Amino acid sequence: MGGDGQGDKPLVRFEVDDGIGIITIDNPPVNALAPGVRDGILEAIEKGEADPAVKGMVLMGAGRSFIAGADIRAFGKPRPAPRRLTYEALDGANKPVVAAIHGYALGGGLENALACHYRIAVPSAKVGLPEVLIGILPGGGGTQRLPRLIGLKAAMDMIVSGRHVPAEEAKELGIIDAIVPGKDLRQEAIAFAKEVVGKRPLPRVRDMSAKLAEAKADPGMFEAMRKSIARKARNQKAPYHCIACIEAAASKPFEEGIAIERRLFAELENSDEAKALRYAFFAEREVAKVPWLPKDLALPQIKTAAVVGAGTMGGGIAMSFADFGFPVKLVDASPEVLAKGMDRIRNTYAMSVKRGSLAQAEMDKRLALIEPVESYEEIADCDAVIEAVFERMPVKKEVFAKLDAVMKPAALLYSNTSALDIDEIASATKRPQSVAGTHFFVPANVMKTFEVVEGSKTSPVTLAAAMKLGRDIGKISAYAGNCDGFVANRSRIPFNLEQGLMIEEGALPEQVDKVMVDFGYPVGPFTVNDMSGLDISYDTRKRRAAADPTYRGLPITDRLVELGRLGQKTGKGWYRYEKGDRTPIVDPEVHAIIAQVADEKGFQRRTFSDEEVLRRLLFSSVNEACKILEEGKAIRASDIDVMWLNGFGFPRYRGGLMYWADTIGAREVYNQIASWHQRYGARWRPSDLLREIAESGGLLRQVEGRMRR
Ligand code: 3H9
Repeated sequence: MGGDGQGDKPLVRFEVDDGIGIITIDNPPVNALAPGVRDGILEAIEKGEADPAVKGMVLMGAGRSFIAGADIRAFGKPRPAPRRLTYEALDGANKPVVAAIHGYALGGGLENALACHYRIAVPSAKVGLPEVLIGILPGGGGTQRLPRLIGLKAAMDMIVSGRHVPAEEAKELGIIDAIVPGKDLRQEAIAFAKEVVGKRPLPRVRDMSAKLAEAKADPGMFEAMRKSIARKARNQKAPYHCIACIEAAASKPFEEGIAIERRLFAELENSDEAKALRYAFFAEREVAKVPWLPKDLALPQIKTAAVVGAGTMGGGIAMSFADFGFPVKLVDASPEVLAKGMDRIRNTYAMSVKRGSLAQAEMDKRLALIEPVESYEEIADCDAVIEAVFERMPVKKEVFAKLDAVMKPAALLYSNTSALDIDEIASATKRPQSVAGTHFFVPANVMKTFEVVEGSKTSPVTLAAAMKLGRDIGKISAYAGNCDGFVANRSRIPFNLEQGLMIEEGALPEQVDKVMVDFGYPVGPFTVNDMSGLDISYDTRKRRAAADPTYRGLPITDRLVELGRLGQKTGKGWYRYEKGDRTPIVDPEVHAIIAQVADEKGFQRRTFSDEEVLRRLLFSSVNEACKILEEGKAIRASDIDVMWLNGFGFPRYRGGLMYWADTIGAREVYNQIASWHQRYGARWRPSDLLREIAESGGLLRQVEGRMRR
């Protein structure tokens, strides 16, 4: 039914069981609503309606989910118009239809469930309307049915955030009528359907109106919502269109609301933001794939992990494990550091409890999973260990030599380094095949990007296990080849350098920050520097300068550090801060310091246009990203985009660094870089690969790394 799935397998099956028609969608992996699926559902409903032996129907999904929504790959392309909408057929049916949900009911999946007369779910199910996250809005009646079912405010929260709602909460909200054990969902759904077959009138969400009265009691709710999202949703249309649809649900008849929803959906489908967000969605799935790793590689199970070093980084990594239910040992030779580390972890969890984002019981459970230990012998049996000590080669090598001596032979040895040579670290062991880099971003328990660095001797199992480990602790694993800074930081370093140099040449921190915030970053780069502390990069610069006589330092930044302006922690950095307040205040003292250093060094100062600021920062990184791909250190340009979206706050609705560069065009990017090469010298040498793409008229985001294997 409904065209062919794989081979002869139908996408939708219809069977009658005990007087109940069972409609099963079977379109792996997630039962997306491809046209054949929609046709199959329609045919099945019509069959069930016509068969007098059928008293009621159940809509369910085969495999791991109910329905994850419309087929996102089909957006932006012409689609055949359905002869009839499934939503209309479902809620127009004269026999009760029960949606039986397991796994995910998302987007069009939940919308079909809302068009059913009843909804039941297993405890682990999740429901949601996440369309806004791909730049569109629920276009299958979701903006009109959900508010009628659960109220305007609750619907607005779900639709504008796009969040996944667990079954228990969905039941409380009124989305789900009953939670069933899920031991045999089909039989449980049949039992439920048999209980309701005689009930009339059939409950149709479209006809409900009681909850819409909320708008009379609080007519300002829509404006308040617009205000509350203004910062996060700037430059985007979809969240506002979602609100407009719900506002229409409050004041217009159902059909009129549906027409508005359809019109606003059509406006969004091909918008720049929707295209960029769709790209980001698929890029985040593609990044998991390392093409040369065999698919059937047997991976060791990581049941216990250890983290070496109880500093901020080590503590954050230990929390990342505990947050996903892994027992983890935190080892540090110093009892004081260990105690301080555990205090920091406890305080971080306690803060989440105070904010209401974590239950006390959950905090206790997570804390109990983290075991502080003082000797390496106590971690010897762990399946994987992540070293997170000071970022200095001799220190790292000492730790790896110790790990080599104590860890069981099958243990995986990972180093959380952001720049150091994995091969040199591995050389401290007699098992370099078991060593790889796992680069967490700061704060490790929050940030999603997880770079997995392959050394020249890293075995496929060690690499694949690290990629999987990242996913198991909720991260987005991304492959990186071994080079200074790996992929993420290496592609970001030129941005940081240009940021510092433009200040020497005449731009001001507040101008640069404003340009980047207007572009879509949550905060500007100078504010970020103040948050993380200017002394961190000061140390790195000193180290690099000592190693390389041609290294271009940043005298203005250095001067701020030398004057004790370390950022928020000292109340002064690139900005000034009032006590207890993190709002950056423009500081004339900083202007004076900039002018003084510029004078001393003989820098010529001029004004910058906002566009020049943006391009100087981002083009420098695009050029470096191309060099990374050229050297085969990243698998795909889109992997770099994923790292920028999840590691550096790049605005998601702009797709990522390389996707954004394509919106300007490789040729223009290349020409600009070539002219800056003439003007500023070697650091702007254009990448050969960038030149090739510019000349061929290709897209940067489609570039594949030139892997040397
Ligand atoms: C919508 O419904 C519009 C409607 O309002 C009305 C329209 C008129 N389409 O993420 P995973 C693929 S908009 C196509 O790794 P997980 C995915 O690319 C839609 N493909 O699994 C991957 O492919 P591959 C609203 C999809 O278990 C594979 O499935 N719905 C879709 O970590 C496995 O995915 C959404 O936005 C799709 N809809 O997470 C939900 N979904 O193996 C989008 C997945 O080739 N989906 N694929 O790389 C998700 O959020 C997650 O996939 C989900 C599972 C949570 C379901």
